[in-house]
Parts: sequence; structure tokens; C-alpha cells
Amino acid sequence: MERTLIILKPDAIQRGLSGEIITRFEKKGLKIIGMKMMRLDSALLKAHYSHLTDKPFYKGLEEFMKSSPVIAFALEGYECVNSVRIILGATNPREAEAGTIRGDMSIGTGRNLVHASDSTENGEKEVGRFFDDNELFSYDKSEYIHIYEDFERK
Ligand code: DAT
Ligand code: MG
Repeated sequence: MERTLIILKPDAIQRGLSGEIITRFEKKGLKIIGMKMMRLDSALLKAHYSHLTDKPFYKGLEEFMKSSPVIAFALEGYECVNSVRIILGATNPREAEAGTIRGDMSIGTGRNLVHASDSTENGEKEVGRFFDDNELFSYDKSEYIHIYEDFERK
């Protein structure tokens, strides 16, 4: 099972879209293993967006991500990093497929609602960066037998 970090960004919180976005991941069958509201600070954002700190838009990105609290959560599922990125849609929402979260509900690249980890390695790293071990939960989900075949649940 892979883990991926999701952040409902300030635009999702301000626009009241948290419930709808969470519902899409729940309907997929993914397991929420940790969730919290938090205010992001510069240090955490610099680590999280280390691949972007030298970009011209970084300052605006950091200001935006600090502009209101966010909701961070960790999802677990079989090959979930890739499937969550597909549900999210392209970084530029104007190029995101209809049916994706960004494609259906957003327009600006800097206002694309949701973060999700982009590789298996980054999923582990980012969940660890945002959550302490005691904030992550291990539990059985009764519907798993109807979502996964045995080999996919390992
Ligand atoms: P993603 O969020 O799809 O993983 P990313 O990691 O390349 O994309 O960038 C992180 C965020 O930075 C992205 O969600 C929005 C912002 N961003 C990226 N490219 C941008 C650009 N050209 N102009 C403005 N904001 C941008
Ligand atoms: Mg990214």
C-alpha cells in the first residue's frame, strides 16, 4: 500500500469545497489515515516546495499557501499516488481533464485547490513531513473486500 499527502489549499477552504473534494477520494475507496487543519509557515513550505523556491512565482505561492489555514490529510491505497494525481488533474486547471478536481472546479494555476504527492518516494516523505507517527492511524476498513482483490491489499 502506498501513502500520499493531500493538502486542501486556502482556495479550497475559502470556497467551501473541502467536503466535495474529500468525498471524491472517499468514493474512490481510499483510506484516510490522518487528517488535520493547520497553518503552514515559511520553513515548512520551503521544504515542501523545495523544487520551486527559485521560481519567479514562489513568493506568491508561499504567500497564498499561508493566507488561510489548510486541511492536510494522508491517504493509503494500492498504487494510490498515481491514481490520486489522475483524480486531481493537470497542474494548470485549464488543461486539466473534465471530471478531475482541478478540471471541474478551478481555473488559475496558482489557485488549483489541492496538493497531492507526485511519486511513491515523495508520498512517504511528505506524509512524514506533515504528520507525526501518533497522528497516523492503522485500522481495518470493512468495505475493502469489495474494493480490492486479495493481492492488492498486501
Ligand atoms: P503540482 O501541484 O501539480 O504537483 P508543481 O509541484 O509543479 O505542481 O507546483 C506546485 C504548485 O506551484 C502548483 O500546484 C501551483 C504552483 N505553480 C506551479 N507552476 C506555476 C506557475 N507557472 N505559475 C504559478 N503557480 C505555479
Ligand atoms: Mg507537486
